[in-house]
Amino acid sequence: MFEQTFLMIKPDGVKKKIIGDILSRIEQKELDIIAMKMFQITRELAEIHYEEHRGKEFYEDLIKFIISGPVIGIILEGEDAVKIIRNLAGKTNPKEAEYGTIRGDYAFDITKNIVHTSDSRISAQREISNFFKKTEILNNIK
Ligand SMILES: Nc1nc2c(ncn2[C@@H]2O[C@H](COP(=O)(O)OP(=O)(O)OP(=O)(O)O)[C@@H](O)[C@H]2O)c(=O)[nH]1
Ligand SMILES: [Mg+2]
Repeated sequence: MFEQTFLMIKPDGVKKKIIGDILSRIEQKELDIIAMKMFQITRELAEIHYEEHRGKEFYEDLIKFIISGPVIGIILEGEDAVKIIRNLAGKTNPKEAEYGTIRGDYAFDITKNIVHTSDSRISAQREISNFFKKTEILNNIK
């Protein structure tokens, strides 16, 4: 299905200087980048983004980490974009993530796991509207 998804390079990915490698992995797939920006997430936005995890024991660490430095937000579009990008990221826990995935290759810690990726089309639309204004997203790029 033709759809959009949201990928965010978390503060550890930016600090490790692997933005270029992550972008090149994305570009190897038949997906289009229709928006991309670097920004610092506020605590308020972090709480909106991680609403589903509020109250869990790892919640506070998750929020503190995501606001600890700049991130890169990227909107991708194409056939089965959500699944393709989830597979590119690898399993949530880097110890279980396979080599060849972003987390499998670069992450060691479940909090510092390099990227966020939307888990469904619905989450993608919610996350995109949390992080981007409509005017920041390209239309009809084909
Ligand atoms: N310490 C800890 N952190 C967790 C745990 N489960 C999830 N997290 C963190 O919370 C983030 C969001 O969790 P999920 O949405 O369930 O996982 P995910 O969809 O693979 O990861 P994201 O793409 O970052 O949303 C993860 O990326 C982890 O950093 C856990 O059991 N322990
Ligand atoms: Mg998630």
